[in-house]
Amino acid sequence: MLENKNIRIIGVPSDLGASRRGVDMGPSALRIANIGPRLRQLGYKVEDTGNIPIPVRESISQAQDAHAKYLPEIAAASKGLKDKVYQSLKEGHIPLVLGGDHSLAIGSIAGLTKFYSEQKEKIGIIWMDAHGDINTPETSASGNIHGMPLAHSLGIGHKDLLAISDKSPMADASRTVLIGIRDLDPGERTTIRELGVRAFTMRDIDEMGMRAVIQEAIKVATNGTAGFHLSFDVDCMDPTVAPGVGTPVRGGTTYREGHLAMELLHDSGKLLSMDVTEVNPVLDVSNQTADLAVEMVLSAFGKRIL
Ligand SMILES: [Mn+2]
Repeated sequence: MLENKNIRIIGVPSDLGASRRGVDMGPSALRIANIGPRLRQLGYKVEDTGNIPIPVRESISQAQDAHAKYLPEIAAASKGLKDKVYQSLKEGHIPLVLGGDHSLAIGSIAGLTKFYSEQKEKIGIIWMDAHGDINTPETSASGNIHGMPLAHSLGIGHKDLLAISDKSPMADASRTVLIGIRDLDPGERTTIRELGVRAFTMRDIDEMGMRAVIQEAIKVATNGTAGFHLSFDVDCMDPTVAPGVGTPVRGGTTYREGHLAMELLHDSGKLLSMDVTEVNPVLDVSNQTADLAVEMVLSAFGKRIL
């Protein structure tokens, strides 16, 4: 159970970290799916602070670094988000960040790290995703920064993105968990092993069941920490239930596995902040993916069947 009943919503309407367009509309889609009012029905006080300003892709004229596209713009947005997340925690509100592509997690986790390192506490990270998001500009084939935020949270990557956080790594790899992965680049496999990130693939979920996976994940991410950040990429869900995501990969978590994961994470009482990323209305059908994402958020914040 979460004791804190104050949530602050922060939107990050960016698709600069991705090559497929449309996730910049994610925050609108989540609001249209009534994320704020539905959290209020659960008994939370919800403040929506609107969106972080993000430049429109077409307005950016300078040549891009092929290994880290839109890096200056993403770094600037990440700094803005870090400050908002930090401020939110300072004022006693749980930050709920709506994306936008997953590069936003750099700023989100940097803000959380700043707050908790001031309290002399560590944080854990639970990262639910079809992908590893643990590329660096050196290992990435696309140069899309949405494939790199976990690497930067764990202290490897481009110096300008690492510099966003006062503390690097932002969290220990030994207190970080990946869940739902099924599409990794060769360099990411090496990095996951070298850093020692606990990774639960879809095969692990099939074999162990979601309950055992989440119980283990909570153990890892709460060991010696104040709690964990949940970075939820909606593409961790199967495309049959979540077609409207930036990078769909078949073989993902089912509707009920998703809910169970969120229900168990809530029951831990250790959720410190949350990102909801990669909802892509362009690829969605009647906003069903945004609606699903809101359902998952509600379970993470304690909605129960009975
Ligand atoms: Mn992701």
